[in-house]
Amino acid sequence: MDWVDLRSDTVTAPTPEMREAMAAAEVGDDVFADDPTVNRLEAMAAERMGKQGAMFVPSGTMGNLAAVLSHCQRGDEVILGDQCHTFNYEAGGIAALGGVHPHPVKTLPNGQLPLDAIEAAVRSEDVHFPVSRLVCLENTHNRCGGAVLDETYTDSVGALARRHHLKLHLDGARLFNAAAALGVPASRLAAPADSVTFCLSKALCAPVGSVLCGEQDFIHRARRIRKQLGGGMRQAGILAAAGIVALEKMVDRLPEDHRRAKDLARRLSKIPHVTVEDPSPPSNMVYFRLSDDARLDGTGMEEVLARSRIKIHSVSARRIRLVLHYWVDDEGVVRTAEAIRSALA
Ligand code: TLP
Repeated sequence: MDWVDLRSDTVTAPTPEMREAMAAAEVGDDVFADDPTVNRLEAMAAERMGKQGAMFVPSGTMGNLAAVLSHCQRGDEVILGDQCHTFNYEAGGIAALGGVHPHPVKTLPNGQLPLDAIEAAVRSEDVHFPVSRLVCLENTHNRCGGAVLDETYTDSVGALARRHHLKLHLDGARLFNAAAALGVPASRLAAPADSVTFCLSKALCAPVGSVLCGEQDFIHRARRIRKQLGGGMRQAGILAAAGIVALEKMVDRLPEDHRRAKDLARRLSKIPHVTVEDPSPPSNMVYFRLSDDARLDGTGMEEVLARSRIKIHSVSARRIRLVLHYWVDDEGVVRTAEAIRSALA
């Protein structure tokens, strides 16, 4: 029996087609900008995001860090959500490595930052204050159940940022999931942003890599920062080849993962001691809570499910996140719901 691994969509191994493309990839030295496969991936990514340029990076974390450091100087301030990935899960890199001051704003359960809260966070000109420089949004929003930010909201934040002469960065690690959920092109969601990162190595199944996109000057600055961070890769075309397959073949199938997330949420919501946070989740994540009187907590549930060859990840004592992706099929969904039911019986 195969493992069902729902800990994240980062666990996705490359498809056979990706492995073939990797083996056959034409390569050069990307630090000299002469790896044709990387150059092709970057051109495709820029086009998909509607931006002038793009830069291949090893991870979403490096993409976000390079974006913040390209927009900001030391002592500048970035307004971002208190639940966002950059604030919670990137090891404080923007402060530790860039001297950039994070100004967290309370995130609504739907992943939005209230416009008035962003506005209130913008500093006035005063020698005591850091300089407000950047706003960051996350779409889809990981900690908010894979919430999707629509174009109306993102446009409003873009307009607010411009009014205050701030830049807008979009952590679009799963932007193609947001686009699939809304039925709009990813470039439409990225339009008001000065920069956007998206990940090839999550729901799109590539083994490694993310892409940072923006205007030419911005990407030029970001290339120096990537070098400082040690992210200048050499024959990176081997990795970019899988990214090209990801863009060409994996984007259009994302609605399948969303359908399975809804199916899994529906099945889980019938199980005693389980409270599904959103019974109709918007993208590929299902979050649920175990009641205080359930016979297992999150860690206990991880252990019991592992005996049925199912991997899950509890994000806190009684809150569990399940992420659907290419390698989980309908049978995996049924098996998981049944295993959780019997674990709690
Ligand atoms: N998220 C991972 C973990 O780090 C939590 C996951 O399993 O979901 N932005 C967002 C919104 C992300 O969810 C992630 C990864 C990143 C950035 C960072 O990407 P990587 O892992 O490539 O550095």
